[in-house]
Amino acid sequence: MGCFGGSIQASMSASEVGNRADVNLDGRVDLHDAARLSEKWLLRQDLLREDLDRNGEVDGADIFYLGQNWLWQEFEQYIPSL
Ligand SMILES: [Ca+2]
Ligand SMILES: [Ca+2]
Repeated sequence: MGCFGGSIQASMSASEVGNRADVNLDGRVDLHDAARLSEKWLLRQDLLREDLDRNGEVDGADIFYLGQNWLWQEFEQYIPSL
C-alpha cells in the first residue's frame, strides 16, 4: 500500500491493473479514450479518470500520456496460424 493506502486515492494509484490511459476500461488505448479526454478538456476536478497524470486538470500533459500509451492493449490479440 502506498501513501494513499486506505483512502479514496488508493484506488487511483499508478500500480492499478491495466493502463491509466485506458479511460473507458475496454482493455485498449484508442480514439474512444481520446474522445473521453476531449469531453473533459480543461476541466479541473479531483479524481477524474481522464486526468491521467493526476494533477487536478485534464490538460496537455494528459494528452501526452495518452500518446505515450497509444494503441496499448491489455491482452495480445489472437492471431490464428495458417
Ligand atoms: Ca479504452
Ligand atoms: Ca492532468
